[in-house]
Amino acid sequence: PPRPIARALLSVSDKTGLVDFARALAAHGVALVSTGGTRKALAEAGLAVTDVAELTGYPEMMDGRVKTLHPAVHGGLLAIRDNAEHRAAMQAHAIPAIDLLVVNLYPFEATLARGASFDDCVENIDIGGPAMIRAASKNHADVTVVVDAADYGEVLAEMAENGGATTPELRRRLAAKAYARTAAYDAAISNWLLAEAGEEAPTFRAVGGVLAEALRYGENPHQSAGFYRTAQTRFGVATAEQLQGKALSYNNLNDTDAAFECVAEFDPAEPAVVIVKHANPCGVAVGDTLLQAYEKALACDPVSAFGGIIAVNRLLDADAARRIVEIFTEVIVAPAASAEAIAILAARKNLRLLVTGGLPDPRAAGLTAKTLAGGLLVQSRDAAVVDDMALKVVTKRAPSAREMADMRFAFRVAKHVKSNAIVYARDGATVGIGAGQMSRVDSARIAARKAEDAARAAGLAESLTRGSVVASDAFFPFADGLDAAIEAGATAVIQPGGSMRDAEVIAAADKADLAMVFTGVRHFRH
Ligand code: 93A
Repeated sequence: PPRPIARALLSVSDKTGLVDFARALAAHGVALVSTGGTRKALAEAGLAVTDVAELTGYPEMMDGRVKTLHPAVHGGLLAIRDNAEHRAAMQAHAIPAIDLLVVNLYPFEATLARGASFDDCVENIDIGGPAMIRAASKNHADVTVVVDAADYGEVLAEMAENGGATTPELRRRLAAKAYARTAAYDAAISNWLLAEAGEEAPTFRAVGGVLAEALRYGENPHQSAGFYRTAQTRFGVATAEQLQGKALSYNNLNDTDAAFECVAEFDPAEPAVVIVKHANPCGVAVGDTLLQAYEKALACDPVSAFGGIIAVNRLLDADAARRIVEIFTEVIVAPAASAEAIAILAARKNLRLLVTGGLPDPRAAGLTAKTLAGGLLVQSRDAAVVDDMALKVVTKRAPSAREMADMRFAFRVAKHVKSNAIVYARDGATVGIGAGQMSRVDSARIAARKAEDAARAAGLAESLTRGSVVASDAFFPFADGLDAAIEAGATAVIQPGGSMRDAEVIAAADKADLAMVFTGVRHFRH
């Protein structure tokens, strides 16, 4: 029969929900044991609570550095209840069993985040808390461990249902969460010490990620997947609220993020829309209104946009929403949406709507990671933004103001297109995007051909690349990529520069009276 929880040790820095939880435990007849501050909070709420010092026979000492590090605590957490030898040891040394451990740690991360002194950060490294958490988790066959106030309710619900006991399934799940917490805690301390020591290489902070959701499957149905939250940016897909539609899949999340990070590159003062398919933009535009921006973005590649993901950089309004629901769209992500827009989208039951409350900062620090067999590659985000780059005109002809504006626009988009990336743009809209090819000239040709297709579909006499500008995410290694752009009718080029053959490429541009600027910054995205 399941053993009801008889004794709980509570030791928490964050006292949110503590009193209500402890009161409910007491109502189940659970004996409460606590450390100094926690004990005080419970006693003040009128609860009967034993000081952990009574268990250990030692007072808290050394400014609290030693309060629970004692066999009376760790024996009570680690003893296997069905093991006669363990039981005899408990008896011989008067060690009471602890069935429930409730701990949240000294706020190391928060202390660091508020810019506290080195010594203050050191003092906020919890030792006894993680030790207890790890002990209780190891012994989850007998002990329930709670490290997050969000789990108080579930523990109480199980206790109510099982005569004061929890199920082995819950105990195992909580133990897994507990080890994730101590791992993240130590990773944060290690990252901080490395940074203090001037070490550059980032450790994989995402280890500190918290499982937000187990996904039904991964990129393909035979792959399992999970979605973790890492608190790297304030506003993003990971912190979004889903207002409607069925659960997001792995690919939905990946594509939605690609769209939202791209649209966040645009100043919200100017309405911008990004449409993504398979993690690449297939239409990006700015306009006087979101509706206009959407129509311009859609015109770039209406075939690919079907079943796409749409991101907007400001409040989604009714006009845009009405137009968007005319074709099948998987996901819309926006910082916010008007009540009227929400009502319009509600008619499309399968459409998922995410609101984030804001835009991620494209310049924000953070890490990206990918795996390789037996390892991880971790790097800082590509936080480079074209507005911060010193653009250098390298051709005889300088770009016009209109060309310059479109070049900045195209390079902003190219950052979010898989390499090799070629982006044609005109009047604040992409008109042809070439993504992910192994050769740059192929990307340039594909982008031009897509623009021709779009022009034909729209019944236009000439390709939309005529009179456009073109952006390349990395330098042209040869003049051939540029030649393809000239052939397509581009009049200006933005690219990082830095090729051994820059002189050849510049000469080809001059010959065709193109204007070209170098950014000095590359936007590879593989
Ligand atoms: O300084 S410690 O590492 N030494 C300990 O023995 C110890 N035991 C619990 N910190 C320790 N704790 C932590 O104290 C808990 O993890 C919790 O965050 C905090 C609760 O202290 P109080 O009940 O006095 O507010």
